[in-house]
Amino acid sequence: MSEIFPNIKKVEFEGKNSKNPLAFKYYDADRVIMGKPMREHLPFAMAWWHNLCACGTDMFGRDTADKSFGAEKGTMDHAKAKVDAGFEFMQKLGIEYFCFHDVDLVPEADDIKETNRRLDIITDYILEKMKQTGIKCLWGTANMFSNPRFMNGAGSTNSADVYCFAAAQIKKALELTVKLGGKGYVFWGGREGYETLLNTDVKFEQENIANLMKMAVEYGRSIGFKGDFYIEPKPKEPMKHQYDFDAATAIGFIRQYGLDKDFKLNIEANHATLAGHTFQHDLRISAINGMLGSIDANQGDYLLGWDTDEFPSNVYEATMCMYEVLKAGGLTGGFNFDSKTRRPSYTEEDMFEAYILGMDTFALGLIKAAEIIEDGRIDNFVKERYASFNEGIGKKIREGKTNLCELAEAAEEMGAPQLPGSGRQEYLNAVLNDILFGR
Ligand code: XLS
Ligand code: CA
Ligand code: CA
Repeated sequence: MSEIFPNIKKVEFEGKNSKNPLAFKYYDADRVIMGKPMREHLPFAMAWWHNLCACGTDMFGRDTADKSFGAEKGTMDHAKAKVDAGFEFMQKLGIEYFCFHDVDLVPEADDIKETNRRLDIITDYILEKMKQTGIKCLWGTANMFSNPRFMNGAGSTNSADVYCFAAAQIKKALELTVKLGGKGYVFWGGREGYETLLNTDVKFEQENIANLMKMAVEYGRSIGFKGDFYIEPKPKEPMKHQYDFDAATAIGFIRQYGLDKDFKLNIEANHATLAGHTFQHDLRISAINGMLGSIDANQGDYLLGWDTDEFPSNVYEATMCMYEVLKAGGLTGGFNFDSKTRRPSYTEEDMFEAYILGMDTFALGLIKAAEIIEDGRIDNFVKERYASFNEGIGKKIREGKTNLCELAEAAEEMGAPQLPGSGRQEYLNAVLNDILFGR
């Protein structure tokens, strides 16, 4: 079979002095960091939708990139061409996983039975490619937000018919995820939210979403899905109020409806920042609740208030992300590049350079995060900061062996307490700068 990207050779690691735009400068798959090769720390995944389907369209203009890959768009030939392009792309970059929505794979028909038939054909073809290349599926999902029927959400819709349709898509997407051996299944609540309370019963909608998720778990387990279900929090866009606002909100929902044995979170950098948090914050909240599952690695733009899905280039944020991931002992999922090239970056080279940038950014983040941990100054500072809880009354507080009366007596005895030690944020930022840029 002829190549779809004949001008691009296999992308190799050339080291930080390389000026070759089509080479890795930091991502060296076999380099061992803290006892594990980079490829194991960073199970990268290609997003079918943005990489193979998104052509640079925005609200003001049509496609700039040609992703027909030599076939007529909207046909099954095009669906196959996307598989060929995707696998060649992943092989050339050494990416070991992919993620997909159902309708990324085939053109959606009016009749769901026909769509499902197309999905069966294309996933047979994908499976063949997976066997030939060793590439695996990180996660699958159903797109329950693009079709006009989902204008009021899927699980949160006001229409029982649309709810059935959502259930049918989830059922099929789960079957495909199992067929392709996916490690996870994602619920991004595309339009699970609302625009105005004047027409919305929030409790009713949230209960319906939870029931849909319960049915998904029941069915998934019955057909042999052993992986994690994920919720991907997002605070807004497309709906004004999205129910899975951030990690803390999604965790509350998961626990409230007893879904915690089956669900973890898929944290996306740009969604965390839209929620007014840092990426690191949502990762920490997930990790301390045992729910850090997978990561959608992209970045937003601090000057824009929407989901720009840019390829990550911010080494500082990638470092703080990898610091959380290392401390949490790794991910059960992986790092999906839910990113797209900018509208004026429309060539094949741009597609490759975008992934090289993202993979190098995370590789550099991993290297630097390991240096922070090995350096120890930050961790030691945090430990020391809470030292007053290691003995005496502090120890009793931590062990739950005291009460308000005893604490009040202790306060009276001491008169006025000392000020807590300085937070030394400026010193800690300087340590970070030293590790990031001083070596
Ligand atoms: C959109 C989401 C979407 C999910 C999968 O903002 O990030 O791409 O990852 O439905
Ligand atoms: Ca996104
Ligand atoms: Ca995402």
